[in-house]
Amino acid sequence: MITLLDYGAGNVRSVINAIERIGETVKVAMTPEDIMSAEKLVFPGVGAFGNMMNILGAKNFISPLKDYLDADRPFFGICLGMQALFERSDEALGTEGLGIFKGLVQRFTTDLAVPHIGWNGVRIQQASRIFNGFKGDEKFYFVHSYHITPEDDYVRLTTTDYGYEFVSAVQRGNIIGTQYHPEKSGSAGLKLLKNFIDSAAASHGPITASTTTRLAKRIIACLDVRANDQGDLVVTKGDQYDVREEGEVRNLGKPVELARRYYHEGADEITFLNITGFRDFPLEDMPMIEVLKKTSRNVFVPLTIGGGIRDYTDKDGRHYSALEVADAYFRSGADKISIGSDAVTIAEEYLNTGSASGKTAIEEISRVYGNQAVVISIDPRRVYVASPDSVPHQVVPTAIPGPEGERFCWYECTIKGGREGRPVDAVTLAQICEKLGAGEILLNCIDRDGTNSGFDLELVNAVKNAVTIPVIASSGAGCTDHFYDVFSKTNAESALAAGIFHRREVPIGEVKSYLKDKVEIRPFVDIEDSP
Ligand code: 1PR
Repeated sequence: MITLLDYGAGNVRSVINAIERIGETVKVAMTPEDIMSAEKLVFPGVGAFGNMMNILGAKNFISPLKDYLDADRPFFGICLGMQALFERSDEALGTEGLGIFKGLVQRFTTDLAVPHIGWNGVRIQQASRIFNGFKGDEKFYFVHSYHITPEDDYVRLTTTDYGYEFVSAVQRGNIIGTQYHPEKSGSAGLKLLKNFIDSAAASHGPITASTTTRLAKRIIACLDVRANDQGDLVVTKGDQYDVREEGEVRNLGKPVELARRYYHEGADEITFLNITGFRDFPLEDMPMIEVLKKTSRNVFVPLTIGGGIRDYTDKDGRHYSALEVADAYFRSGADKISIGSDAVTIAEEYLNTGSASGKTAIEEISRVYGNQAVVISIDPRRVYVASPDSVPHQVVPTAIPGPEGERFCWYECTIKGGREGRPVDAVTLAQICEKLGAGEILLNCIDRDGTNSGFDLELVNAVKNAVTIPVIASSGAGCTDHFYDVFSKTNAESALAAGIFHRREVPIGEVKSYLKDKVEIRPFVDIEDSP
């Protein structure tokens, strides 16, 4: 029996699913006594340090937790659950940590994109049972902007490189903590958890102090989801956002099944976009909540969900905040949420007022769940112009001339699934959303969507060069070369595709085999269900 400490973190459901997947039962600690009576304690955390410590305090969990840890009883802290073991964090100055380990939690000081999101390796510093059966070249999933700096070297379990070497896991006796998320690191992650639970095992894991670790480029499978005319929830796919063929909504399969197929095919992340979310309300009949719950039971890579995340008042006058919608998605197994139309509205308000209200969906959700959990989905289309100063927008020179031979264009943002253009350009939108707390940009392109003609590299470069957060290139993938192009001609951290995967034209495994030895990729491993 595993006792799980739930302070309201976003990833609790994923951790429960992972522990149940390896055959263990989970009990959620509801009282201080539950902590003291735990056989093994798992503490998943994601979000913001200050918020976490305040909730632990409010639940009177701090002193039983300290007693439990001082007694060196089996403990596994994940991400913030590990950071809590330290004394203080830059993320919440003035808030005390548990102080079980000496040292601080600091924000990355690298020129690379922060947050550090994706699959990176580990350098194993001490023999530990949690690495029994590992080769040492496995990658694990990271999603964080802060990392620990332990004072004592002997507690270092693994280190990882991201601009510089940082400590990515600690162990002292029975107390273990990882910055990376075993519940979202595929079969390698499930094996790590299984090894923790198998506490009788001797420690004979490898020590790999010399290897260099690299963050992999991510291959993301995207499922555009909506109800078809018969009311069934289907995965559909637009051609430049038009999802109808002979009047019918294209039906490319069932969301839960397709997501599972992409997990087994080696997708690094899976994204669900509820493409009619702008008109129907996610918490009304909750179709996507069910999709998430079912998917997260069998898929152990990060799940992003988007569509309809905004403040909303239903027909009975009941008001819902965007944060409430995000809560429901996180508690159902999502790791990140994606905001589309509402981000454009927020940016327009920001441009009109010149200041942040502090109450926008981006600010509220990133405050509680951390900026790494907030993705902005941008739906732009090219507008050609004769000269850079002919419009009040950020204009990009282009090698692809316009209808009149124009050599410049700007990228007009749209809302409501490309149905309505707004006077904001994609570069400006990305910059404003980063300022308001977004952690990643999902950069679609209506012109390229479903065309198999390749990613719009000029758009990707324009946005990537304007922000410091990771960018996902999306729309237009038609062959393996298009992925090599976007990773060799831009600094995008990820590339997303839909149509070619749904239609089995280019399987994810083929993309990965083609990119292997060309760019850093998480190797495609044909994973069985059990670790
Ligand atoms: O505006 O917050 O409710 O969110 C709605 C979400 O749904 C947004 O993220 C928006 O991008 C998405 N969306 C809305 N309408 C459509 C549509 O297709 N009619 N799909 C749509 C967006 C774009 C990509 C697609 C890539 C790759 N789809 O996600 O998967 O273009 O496709 P490809 O590889 O086949 O070229 P809100």
